Amino acid sequence: MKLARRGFIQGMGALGAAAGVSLDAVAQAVKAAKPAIKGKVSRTPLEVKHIKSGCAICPNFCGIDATLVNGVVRTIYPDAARAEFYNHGICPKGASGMFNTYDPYRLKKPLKRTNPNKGRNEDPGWVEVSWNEAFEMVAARMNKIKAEDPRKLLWQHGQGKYLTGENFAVAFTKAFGTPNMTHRTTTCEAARHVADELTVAGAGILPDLKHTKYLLNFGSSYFEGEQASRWMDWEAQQSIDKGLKIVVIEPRLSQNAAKADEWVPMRPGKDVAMLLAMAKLMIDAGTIDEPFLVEYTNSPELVGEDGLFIKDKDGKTHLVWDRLSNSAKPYVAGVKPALKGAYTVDGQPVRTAFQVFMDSIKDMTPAAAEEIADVPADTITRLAQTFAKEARIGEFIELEGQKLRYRPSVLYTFRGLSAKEHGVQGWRTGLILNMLVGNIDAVGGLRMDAPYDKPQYFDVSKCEYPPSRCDMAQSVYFPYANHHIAQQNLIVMQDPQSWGLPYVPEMQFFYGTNRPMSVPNSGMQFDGLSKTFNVVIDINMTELAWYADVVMPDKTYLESWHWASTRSTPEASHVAIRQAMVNPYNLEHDAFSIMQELMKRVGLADKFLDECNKAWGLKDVKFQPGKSYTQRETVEVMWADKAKKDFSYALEHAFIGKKRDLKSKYLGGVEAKFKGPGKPKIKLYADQLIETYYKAASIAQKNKLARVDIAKLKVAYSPLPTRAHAFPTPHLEAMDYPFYVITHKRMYRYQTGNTVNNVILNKALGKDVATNYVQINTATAQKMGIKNGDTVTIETRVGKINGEAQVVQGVRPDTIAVSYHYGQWSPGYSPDGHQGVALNEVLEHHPDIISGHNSFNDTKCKLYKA
Ligand SMILES: Nc1nc2c(c(=O)[nH]1)N[C@H]1C(S)=C(S)[C@@H](COP(=O)(O)OP(=O)(O)OC[C@H]3O[C@@H](n4cnc5c(=O)[nH]c(N)nc54)[C@H](O)[C@@H]3O)O[C@H]1N2
Ligand SMILES: Nc1nc2c(c(=O)[nH]1)N[C@H]1C(S)=C(S)[C@@H](COP(=O)(O)OP(=O)(O)OC[C@H]3O[C@@H](n4cnc5c(=O)[nH]c(N)nc54)[C@H](O)[C@@H]3O)O[C@H]1N2
Ligand code: SF4
Ligand SMILES: [Mo]
Repeated sequence: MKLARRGFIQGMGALGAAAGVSLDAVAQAVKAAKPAIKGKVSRTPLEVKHIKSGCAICPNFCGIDATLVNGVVRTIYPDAARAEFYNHGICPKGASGMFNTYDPYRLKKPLKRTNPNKGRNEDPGWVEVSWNEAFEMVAARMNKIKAEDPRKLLWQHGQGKYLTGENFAVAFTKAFGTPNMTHRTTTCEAARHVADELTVAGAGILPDLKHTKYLLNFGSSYFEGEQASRWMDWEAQQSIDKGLKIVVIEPRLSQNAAKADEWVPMRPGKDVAMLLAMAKLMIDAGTIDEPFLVEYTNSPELVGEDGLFIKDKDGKTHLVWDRLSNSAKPYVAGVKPALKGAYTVDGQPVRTAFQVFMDSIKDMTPAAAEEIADVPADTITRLAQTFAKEARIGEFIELEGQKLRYRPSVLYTFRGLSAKEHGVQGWRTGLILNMLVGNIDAVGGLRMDAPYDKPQYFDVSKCEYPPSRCDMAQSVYFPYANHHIAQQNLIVMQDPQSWGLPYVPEMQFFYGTNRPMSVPNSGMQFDGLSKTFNVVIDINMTELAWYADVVMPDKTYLESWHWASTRSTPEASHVAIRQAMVNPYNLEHDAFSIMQELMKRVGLADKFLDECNKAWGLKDVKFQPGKSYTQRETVEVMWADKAKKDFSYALEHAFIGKKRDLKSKYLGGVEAKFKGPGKPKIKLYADQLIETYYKAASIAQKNKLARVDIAKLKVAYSPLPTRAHAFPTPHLEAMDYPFYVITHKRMYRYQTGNTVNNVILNKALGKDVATNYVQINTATAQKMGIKNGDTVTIETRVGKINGEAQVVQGVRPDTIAVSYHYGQWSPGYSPDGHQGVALNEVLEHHPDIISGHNSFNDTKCKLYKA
């Protein structure tokens, strides 16, 4: 690779240039950050300060307690006061988080590109510019677009959502008049959210771990990854001490699997087959919670032969089969719905939704599932039996004098079931298993955060065409992409007309994301970046920034003020702030001040503040027109409105926790929203999917949309999960590629380049942390003559990459596991960042056409010695 190192280094600031070895570089950075101590060492007492704040390196959002000595952050410990509400500890990334701030490789000055050609091997010809010049360049583009068509401007973010608070980005794009604001969720866990939304019209799940006795964990990696891990790891341990048994079902011996009672190494992507077999076993054995299915779910509703629910005379109300009158009736008081059965209504054959489900899985025996998922039929049977037995179907428990449903058995996942081409159907299958034992919002079961919060998710999708958004969210192409589609913008960008987009995007903002590197088939993403004027706001010279026209350095979470995200749990909810404690490089701006400044320069300052009020839902204390806000002042406004406590409390504690009472924990959710006659129902049968299939197919046919594959649409939009959902595209097509390849998080790294410059993580902890490996099963390696340390090639239908072999027992013989977080190529990272391999360069891209979610664990590959 040809790189004009010198010119580039100038743009990075002097410290980067001097940095041969990162440890030296950090020492220099710290020195530069402190006034030099001249002459004799002074004996004046050290100034020690403790500041409470929130970690924002990952979306666990732990409470932290930092110690500053003479203005330098020396230690970061967990905030002990938060243990009661959320995190008992913090992780190595958080404890060494100051090294992300004192990182000498950071961006320190705005940069502009002087070479118009964009590419991995193109030298951007960076030139440092003043903030004023950077703002002028960017505002000039924005003013042009504003006059022509504001939709041509796109804003995209990743972790940035949590760094500044997404609502500021919502306000920025709303005020400007563009629909194009895109978060990263479809590279993350969107499929899981959409599955929740289709099922309970609200998203957010956690196991009620305090009371759970049996946990089937399908790929929630809460010792290494997860988003509620600093609560889950502690809470699970407490429950293990009280008898909780954990079974981890995933292809790799994750740290969770290593600590579990049992590891079931299932073949990648085949979860649905195993889960459907378990469902069949439980139904056949009668170990299901029939009253729950009848009273809370749409299982008894009657389905016609077209797969749609039959309706009452009003054309809306669904019907059930009333066992008392032996006739089809709406489920109102006095009606006793049949759960199963086939009936005739107005001469038409109908079945209950539950009967349709039973019929659809009649061939999914444990033996059939064994063949697909490679889990012994006996194991599948035993897990189904234990899951049902431990659920104590029919039992109640008395807590604080309240009699509550008790189902201490739960099936949970994070990306294990969702980071797939059929991710929505994957987690829908998990939800159905939980419904079968009736554990939803029961003590020890699966807690829903806000069921029926957004009833619109029960509706048929609008299937928009022509699309209004460049990412195609909620369009005919991805009807239920309710969370934007992160990877799609850069694909559409390459040929917008072919998608029917009525405008051509011209400018993109990227904030706190390294989008192309975090998405499968990275190369395809980079191609989209050459078409637009790109502004990147980051703390590092990422690969994405390498394709920018203007780069703006941001402040880190230790340098800026924010109203902070938190992770609520089944036990508690919270509000929190983050506070600036240092500014070693004297940076001027952060995301909010950049947005505010740009809005001023395009004449939208007041509109922006007005949209901020709306986006944040401010009621009593609001942003005032005509005023300019510092970051700290924005936090003061929000604190005053939302926390209703003096700001001195925020400065001292940074946090207010609120424990949930029993009623809000168990009785405010599905119990209040769905139970009994006349209420909406949890959708075991997602009828809105099949209605959407008919609608999308007809729009596609009418408009001759070559990009809609109607046969695939039909498979994806099934109202019930089926065997087909265990066969993502590469499993059907890449027949000559014998291995499955999967990816996962590691404790010591965060996402792509975020932590690769942190010397503690990369130098102090040794080689195992400093790089990643191509993990191969011992038996496979032996057969192929591969030894530890050999360079091996992974070849997929996308391309080839080389990595270092690590021969292990903790992965299936037919599966190759490669972690995320390594193999950065941007010259802007420290040499440490370039170690290891970036799997996304060769993963196939097959988004879930329900949610837009990316497939990360579906690719097949060849493997050989390089
Ligand atoms: N192979 C594989 N790919 C994956 C995954 C996987 O497990 N395996 N995981 C997926 C998941 S779950 C997700 S969420 C996505 C993540 O995808 P992204 O959100 O794109 O994650 P990053 O690439 O780390 O981008 C975050 C960026 O924020 C920058 N940053 C950090 N702090 C600050 C700050 O204070 N201000 C600003 N402006 N920038 C900051 C970092 O330097 C980094 O460039 O990746 C997905 N991709
Ligand atoms: N240390 C660290 N922590 C993080 C992050 C990070 O980058 N680093 N990122 C944060 C973010 S944004 C997210 S979204 C979460 C993600 O948190 P998790 O979803 O908990 O973590 P992942 O490692 O992405 O995937 C979970 C597990 O799925 C398994 N898996 C792969 N294929 C299959 C399969 O076919 N079936 C099953 N059942 N399992 C499979 C993998 O082996 C992995 O252990 O982590 C968060 N926490
Ligand atoms: S788990 Fe995430 S939020 Fe918590 S300390 Fe670690 S990096 Fe920070
Ligand atoms: Mo994520």
